[in-house]
Amino acid sequence: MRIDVLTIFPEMFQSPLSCSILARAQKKGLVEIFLTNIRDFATDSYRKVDDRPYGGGPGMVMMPGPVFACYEHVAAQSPLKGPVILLTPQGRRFDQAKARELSQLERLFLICGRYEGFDERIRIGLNAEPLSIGDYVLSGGELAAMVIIDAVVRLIPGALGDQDSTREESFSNGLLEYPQYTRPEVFRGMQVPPVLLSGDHAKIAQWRRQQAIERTRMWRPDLLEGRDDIG
Ligand code: 6GU
Repeated sequence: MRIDVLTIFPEMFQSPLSCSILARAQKKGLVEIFLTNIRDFATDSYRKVDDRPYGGGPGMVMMPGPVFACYEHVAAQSPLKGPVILLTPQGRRFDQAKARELSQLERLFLICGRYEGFDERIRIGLNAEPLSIGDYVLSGGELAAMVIIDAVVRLIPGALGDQDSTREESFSNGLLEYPQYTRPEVFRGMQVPPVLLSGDHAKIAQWRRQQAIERTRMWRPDLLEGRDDIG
């Protein structure tokens, strides 16, 4: 898979992309990630990429010219084809199902916005899909792009080592995960639940399921709405 990130802050990506699973997936050749600076495609001597909104209002808007020029330059670097995603809070919410869908692609373009948003002709002209990572406002799309890259790349077959497993249960069964414990058996007076030390695998599975349901009810009751398999 090839991921192209278009951003005015490519340096923000350096350390997340050079650690852990993302670093290993690149070393193994499972994904190539290219960072391109939109500002290099500005046409004036100030390297301007944003301007005031027509109709008035606060803030600045990403100009279409530099974004189109950057996209066209990057797209031509490889014959691989893929969808264009705009990182903006004005979009559908990214989730695990979307991560699975994106992980099947041969190529993906992520365009990071700053300021008040993108000139609408960027979405229309590039047939781009706006995606948000949640209902809060970030200063720009870069952190959201990193979240999406992480969630997508770890789903590419071979990206996870044996030690990592696919900790996807929380969202593949639609429940939060059960609590986990490791050594020691007693830590600062807090005991590991005895059932986990019992060796009775059926009882452990039953306890974990019940814990998962309880926690979901406590912290994410929205995940249980409309489910008739949970009492
Ligand atoms: Cl994709 N961008 C920005 N600026 N803020 C966000 C977001 C994206 N997703 C949630 N908040």
